[in-house]
Amino acid sequence: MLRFWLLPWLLTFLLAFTPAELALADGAPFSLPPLPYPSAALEPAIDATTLAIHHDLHHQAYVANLNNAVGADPSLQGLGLETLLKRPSRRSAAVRNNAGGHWNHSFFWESMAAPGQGGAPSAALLEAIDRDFGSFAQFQASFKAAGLGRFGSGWVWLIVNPKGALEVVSTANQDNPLMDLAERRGTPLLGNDIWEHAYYLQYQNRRADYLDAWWSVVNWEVVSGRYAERLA
Ligand code: MN3
Repeated sequence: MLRFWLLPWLLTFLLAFTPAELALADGAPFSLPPLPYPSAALEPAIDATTLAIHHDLHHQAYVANLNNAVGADPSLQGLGLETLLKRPSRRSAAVRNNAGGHWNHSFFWESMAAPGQGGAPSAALLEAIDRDFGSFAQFQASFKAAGLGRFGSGWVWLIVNPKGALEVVSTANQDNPLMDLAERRGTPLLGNDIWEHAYYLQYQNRRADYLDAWWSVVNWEVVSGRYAERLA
């Protein structure tokens, strides 16, 4: 006969052997991560109102819609965010768009810092940029061109491709280079949101000015850390 005092032991035992992907803490409900700085911190490149609306309303909506989509499909319960977004070819549009939206924005906030607070690219990253783009200026020009070339809404990324080389790529909507459907796949080091909601209040149709100003708030310490992690 099973004694009640055995139950906590049994539960502990079962939880210890639950695969990480199924652990509840990793899956829904997902929550909005707080901005890592006050909403005025990125001025003048990004104004406080735009940043607050972008984070508190747009990102929050992706989180809420992702939780709804996962809640409506028992086969998705407990799956982590990266698992949900990696194979949009096997998921609904709601999961693709909102898992992508949640991941991309979480990554975006972490990729920025107040002007003067983002440090500089590491020697290893600078060397790879010179190797694969010719110079830092050419990398920036290529990133800007990809941002301007994206028709409609999307993102521009610096990635490490499967061969270990750096590449600038752009994705539509809330897709990203981790997804199986991405034209160019790889590990994102840096991403910029080029949806109009990211810049329209301040820049209106001047996406080029937004792309130029944005360099002043890139957190190169974080970007360099991601590159080091990718090489490790
Ligand atoms: Mn956005």
